Amino acid sequence: MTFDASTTALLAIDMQRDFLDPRGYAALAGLDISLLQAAIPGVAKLLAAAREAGIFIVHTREANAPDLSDVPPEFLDATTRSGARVGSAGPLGRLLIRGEAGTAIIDELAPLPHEVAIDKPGFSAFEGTALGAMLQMRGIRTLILCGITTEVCVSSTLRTAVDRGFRCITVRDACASAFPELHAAALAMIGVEGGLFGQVASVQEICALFAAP
Ligand code: C5J
Repeated sequence: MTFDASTTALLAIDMQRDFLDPRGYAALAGLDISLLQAAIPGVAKLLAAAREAGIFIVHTREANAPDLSDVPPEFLDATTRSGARVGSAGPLGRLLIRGEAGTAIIDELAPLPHEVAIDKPGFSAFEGTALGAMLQMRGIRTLILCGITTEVCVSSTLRTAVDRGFRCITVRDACASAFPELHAAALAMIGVEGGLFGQVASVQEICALFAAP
């Protein structure tokens, strides 16, 4: 595996309180957040290694407009059925709403002041955001993906990125799902037909790559 630091970005997807804090959206929706928290140490290691290597880092947050104007009715309905309706009041403010305490990245993975953090209204980080333009402006060709959840926002972002021509590497032990079988399946799909959705690597492999001269 090779890489060029100047054309590589690390995407840390949705490592926010709404998914990782017991008072957030995921816990209220009945998900076992201890399984999601499993991604935290790996993401922390990737962030440290990427910072050391000078890799461009983008943090994303799943966060919708306060007036719900960017919330598809199907998502509203699904979250209502889950018992944690998007926009409803929770202990960390309105669930999955921009600017609320729940959409903040957890303290241990907080973006540094110069790092980019974007709110994304959809599952793919490219949908309704400036991510594509931001990567294009910097000449980024390779994306290292980590975060949560493997089968929803990591997977959706990966698929859009592949369609847009990025070379993608998904970091298996820096992603997580509340459903281990879906985590495994989402990672297994990456390798279909010779690797249609890129490569899968470990935190250790990516950190070694970042550290290589
Ligand atoms: C979900 C996400 N699962 N970040 N969001 O609703 O994967």
